[in-house]
Amino acid sequence: MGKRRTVLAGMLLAVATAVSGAAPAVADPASAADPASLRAAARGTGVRIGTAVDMTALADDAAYRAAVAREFDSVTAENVMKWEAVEPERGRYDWAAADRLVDFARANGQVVRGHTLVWHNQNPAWLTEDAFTPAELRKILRDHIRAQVRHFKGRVYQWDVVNEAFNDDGTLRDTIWLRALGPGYIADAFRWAHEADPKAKLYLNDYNNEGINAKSDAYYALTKQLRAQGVPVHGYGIQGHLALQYGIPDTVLPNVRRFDALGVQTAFTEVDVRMQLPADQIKVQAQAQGFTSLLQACLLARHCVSYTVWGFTDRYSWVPDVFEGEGSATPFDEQLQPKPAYHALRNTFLLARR
Ligand code: 9MR
Repeated sequence: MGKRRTVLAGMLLAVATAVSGAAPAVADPASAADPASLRAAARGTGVRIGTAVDMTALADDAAYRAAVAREFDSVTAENVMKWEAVEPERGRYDWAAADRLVDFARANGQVVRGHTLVWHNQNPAWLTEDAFTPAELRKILRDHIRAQVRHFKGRVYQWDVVNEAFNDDGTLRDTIWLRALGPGYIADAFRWAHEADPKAKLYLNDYNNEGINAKSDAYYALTKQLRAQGVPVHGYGIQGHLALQYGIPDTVLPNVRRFDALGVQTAFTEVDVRMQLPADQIKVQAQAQGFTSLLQACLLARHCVSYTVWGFTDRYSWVPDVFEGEGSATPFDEQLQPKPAYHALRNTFLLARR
C-alpha cells in the first residue's frame, strides 16, 4: 500500500485520481513488466517515475530504448517538443519527432509530460530575430500554444506551460514575452492551453526552486494569485538539477507541502545530481542521497504526482556539455549499468509501497 492508500484508502484514492487527472489507462505490455524495474517499484505509490528522452538515442541505441521502456512509466521529450523543434518556420509545424515519442509511450504503457510551451530558450530564429509588435507577438504565442496543445490533446497529460519565468531573486525574467506583453502573458498562456485541452494538467516549471527561497516564494505568490483569479494553473514543477558541491536543499518538503496547501499538484520534473569529475565512492553515495531526498519529499507530499530524471544514463547526459569538468549526473553510468542512485531510488519506492 502506498502512502496515500494506507488510511481511508477509498477516499484518498478518489482525491489522488482527481488530482492526477487523465492519465491514459494502458496496461503495461510484457516488455515493460520487469518486476525488478523502477517502474514496478513505483507502482502503487501514487508517484510516477519518468525520464527525459533523447530521440536520437531512442532511434539508434537498442539498449537505451529497452531501458526507457523497462524502467519508466512517464516520458518527457528532452528537446523535440520545444518551439524551435515544432515550429521551425512561422505557421509550419513539424510534429514528427514528438509524435514518435508519443507513439513509443503509448506502445509501452507510459504517459507523456509535455515540455515546453513558453520559454526564453530554444526558440526559432524567426521568432527571436524579427521585431514583432506586441499585438503580433501575442497572436504568435496564442497560435503556437493552441496548435501544440491541440495536436497532442488527450496524449500529453501534463504540460510545462511556462518554463523558467523567474530569476533566482524572485523577479520576473526579462524575456521577449515579458517585454512585449507584460506579466499577464503567464495567465494568458495557461488560459489558451486550457482551452485547447481542458483535461491536461498545466504546470509552472523552474530550477533552483526546490527549497524555500526567493524564487519559490515568487512562485508561491504567483500560483496563489492566479488560482484566486481562476486561471487554470494545476501544478508546480521543480526541475531538481542538483550539484553535489552546492549541497542538497533542506527545505524541499515544506516547500512542496505549501503548494499542496494551495490545492495544486507538484512534480519533480528534471532531476539530476551532478558532481565534479572524477566520480568516487563518496560522491556516488552523496549523489544517491540527493536523488532520494527529492523522491522522499515527493512521496511525503499529498499531491506530488511524478518524479522525472533528466536523462537516466551518463551516456547521453546534457551535463558535461554545459558544466566543464562536471558529469556523472544520472542514475545509470555510460555502460547503462545502474549506480547506487538507481538502487536507492528503487528502494525508496519499495518502502513507500508498504
Ligand atoms: O537537456 C537539454 C539539452 O539537450 C539542450 O541542449 C538544452 C538547451 O537549452 O536544454 C536542456 O534541457 C533543459 C530543459 O529543457 C529546461 N531545464 C534545463 C534543462 C537543462 O539545461
